[in-house]
Amino acid sequence: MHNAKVWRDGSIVFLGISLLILDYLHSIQKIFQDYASFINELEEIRDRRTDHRERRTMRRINAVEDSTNLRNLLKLPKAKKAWGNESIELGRALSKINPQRKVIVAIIDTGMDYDNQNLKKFLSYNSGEMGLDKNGVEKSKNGIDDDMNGYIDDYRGWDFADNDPLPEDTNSHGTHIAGIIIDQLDPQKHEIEILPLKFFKEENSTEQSIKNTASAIRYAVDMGAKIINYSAGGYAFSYEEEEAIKYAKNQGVLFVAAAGNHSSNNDRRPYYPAGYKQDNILSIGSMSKESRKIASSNYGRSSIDLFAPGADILSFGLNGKTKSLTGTSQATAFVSKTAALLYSNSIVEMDYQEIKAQLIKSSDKEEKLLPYSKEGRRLNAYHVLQDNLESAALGAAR
Ligand SMILES: [Ca+2]
Ligand SMILES: [Ca+2]
Ligand SMILES: [Ca+2]
Repeated sequence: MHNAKVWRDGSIVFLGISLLILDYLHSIQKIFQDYASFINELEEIRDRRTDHRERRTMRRINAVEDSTNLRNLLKLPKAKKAWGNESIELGRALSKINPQRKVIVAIIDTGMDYDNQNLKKFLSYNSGEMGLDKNGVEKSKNGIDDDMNGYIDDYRGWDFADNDPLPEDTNSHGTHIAGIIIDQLDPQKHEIEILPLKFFKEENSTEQSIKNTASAIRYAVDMGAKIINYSAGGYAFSYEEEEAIKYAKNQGVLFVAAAGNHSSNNDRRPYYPAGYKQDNILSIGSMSKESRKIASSNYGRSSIDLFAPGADILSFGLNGKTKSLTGTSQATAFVSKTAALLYSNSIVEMDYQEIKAQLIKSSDKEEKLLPYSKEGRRLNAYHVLQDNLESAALGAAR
């Protein structure tokens, strides 16, 4: 009896202390959240007051390298390295699908490493510049615009930064993005092709990079791409760029764009091209393994559509090496990949509106992301594909 009372009283005291500790932890969490939003406010005030025109308008690619993280990753077991794929349940998604049609994903970036054997297998070739011309010369090398699309010998992408037929990558950013998009896919089984279009090189002006972007978007649409991945951006508005995205919209093409890595609120200060008011744009923020917005990711209650994995993402660097990159660039690639799988596997062919709606509504609700995006959703490829297949089955049963 006596013992039971001691135990009971002990439990009550323990429960009381636990609740106090929990309360205390909640207040600490609140202080940190307030502090984070306070810092954001300060940064915005600073940006408004100081002359940051250069920083605001520069067109940048959206990833940073972290060599210490790469060292840490090498020590981790293999399962931990692929946390992005796990987070979106890619394996489960791939086990369910049965491709119905081919899909071309245009990657408008720094180019691509053409010597990478894995990436090569997924390249999208232009049949209009392949085979022999009437003189028996290979169309891909004859110096003639055989398909009369305005580009000479463009048989596997185009380099808008140098205006030549080979979008080689000397930066590694575009190669990293391409690697995320094809990771775990089988070129025989999955009907996904990638079209590398180079818009960026360090030496070009921002104005030139934006012009190249607009040309690359139009090119991607004309070559039949259904999804465009754009892991870059800046604060300069361009009418020409927006018109190109509108052109894509009118052809039913989805434009997946990075929200930017300035820890900034895109509702207050729009970031382009993610921020143009065209409804074929999906604006992507980046999250950590714990489904938290990573510090550098831009955010916005009315400007971010989805969050996806974007911290310490391992993919290809140059010369077949792997490297870890962090940013909204990487998150964008996961969304483009899922959009492509959805389009290619849907029983009924989908337009950009349907793809976008399905990506958002079938992704997971995540309370931690609610303050930073429209609905607080984080990408889940399995749920996106599964919901689509189920609704097709329901449709067939009716
Ligand atoms: Ca051509
Ligand atoms: Ca040719
Ligand atoms: Ca080139």
